[in-house]
Amino acid sequence: MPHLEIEGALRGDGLRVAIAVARFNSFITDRLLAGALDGLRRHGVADDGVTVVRVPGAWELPVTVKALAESGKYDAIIALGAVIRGDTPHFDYVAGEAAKGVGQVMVSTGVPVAFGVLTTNTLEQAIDRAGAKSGNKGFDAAATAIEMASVLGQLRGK
Ligand code: INI
Repeated sequence: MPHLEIEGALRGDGLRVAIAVARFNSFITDRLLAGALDGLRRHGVADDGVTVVRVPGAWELPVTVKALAESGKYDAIIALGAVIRGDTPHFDYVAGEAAKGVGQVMVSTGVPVAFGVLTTNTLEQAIDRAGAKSGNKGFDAAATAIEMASVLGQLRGK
């Protein structure tokens, strides 16, 4: 007997996706949002299947993602933000809580949440990951959201 193998399809038609995006460092997060919207559209997600929620900063992402997940309206969620170390002692708290909180929401609700929050030492590193040298992590997060909606849908027999 061949083994059973399950993998996600990168087909977004019919999916409902929410994007929670932080306004802090909007120079970067606007580009992550553009990348995510491009990624969703190019994988077949309809424009009217997408909801964008803007919040002040990455700190506010977990509670927002939780509300979106618990609404039952979305097949997948994308969290976008940019936490840049610079000189701020805030960095470790904000970056740590965003990652931990968003991860907890995904596990506790079962709704896939793609983590498109950049945590970098410098603005240049963030720019590289928001549409320059290292691609666009918003686009990557969109593909991950679609893939995981497909994987979990299959595991749940849908
Ligand atoms: N929020 C970010 O999204 N990125 C950061 O780099 C950042 N820094 O460095 O402070 C940041 N802080 C704001 C935070 O997310 C909250 O919005 C704020 O503390 C109000 O709750």
